[in-house]
Amino acid sequence: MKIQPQGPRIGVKISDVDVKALTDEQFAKIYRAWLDHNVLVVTGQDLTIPEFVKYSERFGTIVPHPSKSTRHPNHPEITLLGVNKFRPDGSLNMDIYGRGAEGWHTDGAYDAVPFKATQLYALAIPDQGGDTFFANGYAAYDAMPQRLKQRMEGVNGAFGGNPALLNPEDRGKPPVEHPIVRTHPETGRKSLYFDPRKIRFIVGAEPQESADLIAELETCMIQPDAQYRHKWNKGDVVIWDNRCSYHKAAGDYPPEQDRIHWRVSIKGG
Ligand SMILES: O=C(O)CCC(=O)C(=O)O
Ligand SMILES: [Fe+2]
Repeated sequence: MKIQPQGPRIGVKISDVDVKALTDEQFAKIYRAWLDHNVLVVTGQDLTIPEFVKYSERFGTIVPHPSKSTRHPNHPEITLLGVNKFRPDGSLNMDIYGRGAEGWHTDGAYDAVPFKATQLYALAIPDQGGDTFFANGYAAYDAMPQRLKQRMEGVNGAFGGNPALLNPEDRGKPPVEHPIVRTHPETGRKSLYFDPRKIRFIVGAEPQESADLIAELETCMIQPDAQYRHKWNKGDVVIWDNRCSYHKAAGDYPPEQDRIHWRVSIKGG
């Protein structure tokens, strides 16, 4: 098993291993590398859905994604990315083609218990474009001016959902609160927990101050020296830690080509 850090502050790649046949000791190394680098890539895998689910469950509990229309018909715990992107009339469904490409985000901030992790397995990759970008939330916290760190300590943000892919009956949930300065339960490090499209307001701040704080936090979010860009190959398994990282899809590949992933949302555990 080879472990190669990808950037100075985010991303690690594991190769020469089969995730179907990991010893506890090997998995402990993989899990540690993931905690240390926020985003972990395992290359060259050949998995069935049950095998992908079994490996994913070593990281925590898999929960079905609230977007029911993009669940795998026989495996609700699997979300399909890039499937059914053309409507019956031949037009491109941007909610599917551009999923995750709206901007930097963290998955599940609209939930009272956000997803700990998200994991993707690449089944089909276009011959150009379609990368995924990642950025480090610890670096974002480090980059906050001292005054802002002090202002946000112990303060919650209110977060809501983006209903594009939800069924009508699942829309309109009230916002939930999360600490903006988040101490990671496993590493003990502080990160900036933030999502510019899901944050509604800063709890306890007047509307103008809330808007100003949100704008300032957004400027801290992405640090150029703490990013990783993943160029996909078929068979890659990539997991990111939603507690201390942000990501976005490039969303720039030729729509007539396939870009298909199985995706699981992981909580607790
Ligand atoms: O397709 C991608 O590159 C990432 C999409 C995304 O944001 C997600 O699956 O949460
Ligand atoms: Fe996402």
